[in-house]
Amino acid sequence: MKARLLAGALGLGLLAATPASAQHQGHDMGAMPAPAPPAAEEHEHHQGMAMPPESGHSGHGMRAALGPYPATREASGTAWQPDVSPHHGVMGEAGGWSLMGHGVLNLVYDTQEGPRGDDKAFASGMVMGMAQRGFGDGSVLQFKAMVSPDPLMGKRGYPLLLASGETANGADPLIDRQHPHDFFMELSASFSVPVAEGASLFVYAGLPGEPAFGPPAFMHRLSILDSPEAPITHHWLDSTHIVFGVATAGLVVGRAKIEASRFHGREPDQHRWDIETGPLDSTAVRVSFNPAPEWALQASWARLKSPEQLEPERNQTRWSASAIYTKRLGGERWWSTTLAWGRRSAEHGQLDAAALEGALGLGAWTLFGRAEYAENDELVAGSGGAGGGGGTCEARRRRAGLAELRPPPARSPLRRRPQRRDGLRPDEGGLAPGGLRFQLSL
Ligand SMILES: [Cu+2]
Repeated sequence: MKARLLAGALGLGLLAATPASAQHQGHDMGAMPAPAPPAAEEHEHHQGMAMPPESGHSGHGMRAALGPYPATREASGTAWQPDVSPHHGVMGEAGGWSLMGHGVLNLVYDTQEGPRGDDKAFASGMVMGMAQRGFGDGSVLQFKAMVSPDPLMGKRGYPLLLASGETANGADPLIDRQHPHDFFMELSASFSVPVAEGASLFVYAGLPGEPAFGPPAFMHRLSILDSPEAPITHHWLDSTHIVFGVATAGLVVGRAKIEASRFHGREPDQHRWDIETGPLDSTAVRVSFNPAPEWALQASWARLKSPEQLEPERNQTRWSASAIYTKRLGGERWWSTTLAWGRRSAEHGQLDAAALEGALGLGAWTLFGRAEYAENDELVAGSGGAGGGGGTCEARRRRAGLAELRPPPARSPLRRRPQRRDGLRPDEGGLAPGGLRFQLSL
């Protein structure tokens, strides 16, 4: 059985940034021209990890942790994004270590229509710290820690129609909801050693951490990170960004990277404040290629042992492929698009999902939209498969003032073509979920 359901979502948000961080972001995001290899390394570091203007620039920027390329290429875990991606954060130096801190706090009001929908106000975001030390031979040691306020929202997470995955109580699956992330999202270490001109070997380990699978996690993906909600395709593409135990080894040669991970395949359980442990029983392999500063491509495969707590007898194979294109448009403006495909297959069949995300950064505003398709057998109890698609559009004011949004036109295809072939009625899908977001960012 398959059902198809379209949901449009819209939200608006308002960012109240401090003058310093606003200034910093302006500097960070637009002041420097895009790096074009073979640009000087120092220049690229400067762009990627710009310092607040008032603090002066010491010339000791963060380096890339995994190899000899611009630090801006590094996204979540060991994943790559386009070299021209803007990075945020504040930098410092202490005792030979380069330090970076970054925090985002979102206060979100989320409403999703229909009998399957719900309302909720919650906080999400992250606080991240990085400490890095470079050695004379070019090797780099890096520690990274990331925590999330998500557990404060409660075990049932927030309403997100057509989403599913993980559990709130250890007995029932979360359906039409997005689970909260664990408090510890990443505690990791990496070490890279140059092995030839433009080439390096690296190891990465995390408890928790992110194995070599999928595109960068959505909260680090420029094309969607301004969204107040997780993508519906999260459990196809990037939900492995938090696994409790991962070890990765990889080789970087110029613009290409190949890496393999062993990790604990079980998804985090409903206890969101703790650190879980278990055997490294699952495997992931990823090939990444950044053919130009604007592009990041990856293809990956993973075999997960017993990922789901509620169906421990089921193993899963996942595939993903994605392309990210980011373009600096001058000033503080940028454009970023991600096209991603993911497949989950288990003993009884396979489920495909795809996502297309686009965001336009306009300095004070970000406009974004996304369209997703996911075949999901968890939405209707007892069904063999259901498909869902979603779309959002949003205008977000990043500094201050009133936010404004425009819902999808009443006659747009998103709102006019709800369909179903089983279980889900169109009115159950909620055709106009909405959200309101306030963000603080450093
Ligand atoms: Cu997640």
